[in-house]
Parts: sequence; C-alpha cells; structure tokens
Amino acid sequence: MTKKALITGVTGQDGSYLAEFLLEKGYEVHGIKRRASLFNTQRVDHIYEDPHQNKARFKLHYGDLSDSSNLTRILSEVQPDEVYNLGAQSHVAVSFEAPEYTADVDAMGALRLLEAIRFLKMEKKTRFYQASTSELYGLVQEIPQTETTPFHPRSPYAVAKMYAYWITVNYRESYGMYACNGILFNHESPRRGETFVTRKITRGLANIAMGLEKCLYMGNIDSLRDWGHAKDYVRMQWMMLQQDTAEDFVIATGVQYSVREFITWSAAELGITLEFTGTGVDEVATVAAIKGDKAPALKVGDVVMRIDPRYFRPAEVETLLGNPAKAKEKLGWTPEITAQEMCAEMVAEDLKSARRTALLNAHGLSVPVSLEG
Ligand code: NDP
Ligand code: GDR
Repeated sequence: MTKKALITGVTGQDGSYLAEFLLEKGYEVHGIKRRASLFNTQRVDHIYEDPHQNKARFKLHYGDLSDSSNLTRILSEVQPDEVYNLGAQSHVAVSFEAPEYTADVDAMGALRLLEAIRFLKMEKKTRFYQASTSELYGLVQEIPQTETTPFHPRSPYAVAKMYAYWITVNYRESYGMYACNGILFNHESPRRGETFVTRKITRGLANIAMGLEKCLYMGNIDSLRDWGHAKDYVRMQWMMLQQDTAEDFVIATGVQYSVREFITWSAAELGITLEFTGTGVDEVATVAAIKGDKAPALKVGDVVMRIDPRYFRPAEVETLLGNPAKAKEKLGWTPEITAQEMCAEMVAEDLKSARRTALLNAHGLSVPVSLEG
C-alpha cells in the first residue's frame, strides 16, 4: 500500500525538501498551500504533476492553519498516514510585529490539526510531526541544549511554538497518539526565505558583487547559531515518524558560529576579504582584498556592510548550540553537510541569479531587485 503524507507549509523551505524526499520514498504527498495574489509554489513547481494525470503522486490543496473546518475536511479526504506540521509564520522578528496572528497560526494551528485527527477518529492511524524549534530555549539555561534543557522563549514566535510543543506532548499522553516534536536548530539552504539572516547575506553580497545593491544592512552580527542544511534535517523529520514509539528529538550539528563569521565566509566565496572595523552600531565591513572575477562591481575600500538598529529585536536570542546525541544514538542520524559547505552552495546559487539579473539589465531589460527585509 502506498503511504500518504500531508504536509502543511509545503511551499516553504522544509516543505519543499520534505516533499521531494517522501516522493523518492514512494509516498503519495499532499500539501496545503495558501491562497496568494501571486503564484507561491516556486519551491515545489519542479515536482508538480498535472492533476489531470491519474498517476500524479504530488497533490496540492488550498488551506490555512487558521481554518479548522478546512483542515478537518482535507484530513478527512486525504486520510494521511503521516502529518508533518511545518506551516508557520516562521520569522522571529516579524512575530513581534504580528504577535496575535503568529499565535493563531503557530500555536492554535497545531491544536487544530491534532483535534481534527482526534475528531475524525484517526488517532491510531495517523502519525503527527510538529516543527518545534531551538527558539524554545531562548535565554539559554544550559550549553549545549538537549531534549531536557528548560525552555525560556524570547519572542511571540517562540511562545506560540512552546504551546504547539506542549499540546503535541499532551495529545500523545492523553490519547495515545503517535505525535512528536523535532526541536530543530537553524537550518538553511538555497531555498531559505530571503529575509532570514544567512540568505539575506548570501543574496545581498552576491547582488553587491554584481552591482545590483550597494550595501548590506544588518542587525546583531554577534549572534551565535548552530546552522545545518535543510536537506539533512527533513530526513530526520521522516525518521522520527518511523519509530516504534513517539519521542521528541533535538536536531542540530553541535557546532556554533557567529553571524559575522557567516558574512566572512560568504564574502570569501566571492573572492573578497573583508575587514571589520568600529564597534556597536558603528561597525562596518570594508573590502580589504579581491581575488578572481566573481565581484566585478567591487573595489578595495568599498563598504559592503553596516549596522542598522532597525534589525535589532526587542529581545534577542544571543546564542544557540544543540547537542544531537539522542538523535545519533537512537536513530543513527548525523548531519552530512557542514555550515561552510552550505554557505558555498547558497552563495553559488545567489551569484547565478545575480548574474542573470545583471545580464538582463545590461540588455536594457531592467529587472528590479527586492531590497526590503
Ligand atoms: P518557511 O517560512 O520557509 O515556510 C513556512 C511555510 O508555512 C510556508 O509554506 C508558508 O506558506 C506556510 N504558512 C505560513 N502561514 C500559514 C498559514 N496561516 N496557514 C498555512 N500555511 C502557512 O519555514 P521553514 O520551511 O524554514 O520552516 C518550516 C517549519 O519549521 C516552520 O514551522 C518553522 O517555524 C519551523 N522551524 C524552522 C527552522 C529553520 O531553521 N528553518 C528551525 C526550527 C523550526 P507561504 O509559502 O504561502 O508563505
Ligand atoms: P532565527 O533566524 O531568528 O534564529 O529563527 P534568523 O536567520 O532570522 O536570525 C538569526 C540571527 O541573526 C541575527 N541577525 C539578523 N537576522 C535577520 N533575519 N536579519 C538581519 O538583518 C539580521 N542581523 C542579525 C538575528 O538577530 C538572530 O540572532 C530561525 C527561523 O527559521 C525560525 O522559524 C526557527 O524556529 C529558528 O531559526 C530556529
């Protein structure tokens, strides 16, 4: 029998990699996409199959985590063996601007799915994965963080995700559901949203190298993160649903770097050596040397990064470092792609795209570049 999976957030970074992974494993994959005024399926267009063909194994449904009736109907129609709840307002800084919406989607959305599974009496059939997060640790109580480290969330996003974490545990304990949390540390890829810090840096520097932008404006570059590759992390999401009993796992690399280091690596991928001078809001990064021809628009002495306090958060998570020992020991999982390899892949993809835009511009086909975020 072909297994069926339902993915919320299928149009996002993780959703797209997970859909590819499950299709390769032979699953029939159903995804929930939101109605938008423009196409929002770019990350999954390459696996889209014409629904007019009987054999299509990848199917999209309109829906929203704020709409219980819609979620209940989709669950009832699809009858999935596995539900991956990846949908969320996932931007920490934005959650300070839209806290109520974030709570509705990120906290109540998880409850709506769990309750729909129970209402439909699918709790013995359907396994549930909740996309939990290292942001739960917030003001960290222990280094490195494990499955037993106490939580201290530091944003409306993290507080909402804390509700989702506990309601998942609660449905497991109350109704015997196979429901589990993956406590995932930051994971990135060329498909990462453009306003998260890694992608903002790789895309911004690639654009600057090609003369499409002048300068990167950053927030707290002293922030420390444990960055992995999304491809490695979606494999683990699936593994967590294949065990005999449901358990929660930390997924991390166990290595930590600063945002400043990520900027330095990204610049190095473009042949640029940066010099950081000044402190606090006056810190800048200047081009100290250039090798090769990847950054034709730059010269030594150009300032390519400044600090803009607009990107500081009302409460910051200064440091995160995970200990994935349980995942290694119980599931045999180890990440395969290092943060530096991932950075190189992201810069290469963003440089390709910047070159394409620069080429079009050179031929008079002016293409605006989005700079907000
Ligand atoms: P993305 O922001 O790339 O994707 C989020 C997805 O959720 C998108 O498909 C988005 O749709 C969808 N979505 C947003 N709001 C709603 C809504 N109201 N109803 C239904 N769907 C909605 O996130 P990632 O792929 O990076 O992350 C996946 C999940 O994992 C998220 O829950 C995130 O909070 C969590 N997480 C992520 C980590 C990371 O480092 N990436 C680490 C730990 C946890 P649209 O495309 O239309 O915007
Ligand atoms: P995070 O990711 O908040 O950890 O949440 P993000 O990449 O947004 O920030 C990481 C760190 O970089 C600092 N920073 C900046 N961040 C952004 N976005 N833009 C900037 O200009 C900037 N300058 C410095 C931030 O302050 C922060 O310390 C991500 C999301 O994917 C969540 O959904 C997920 O749960 C967690 O990772 C784990």
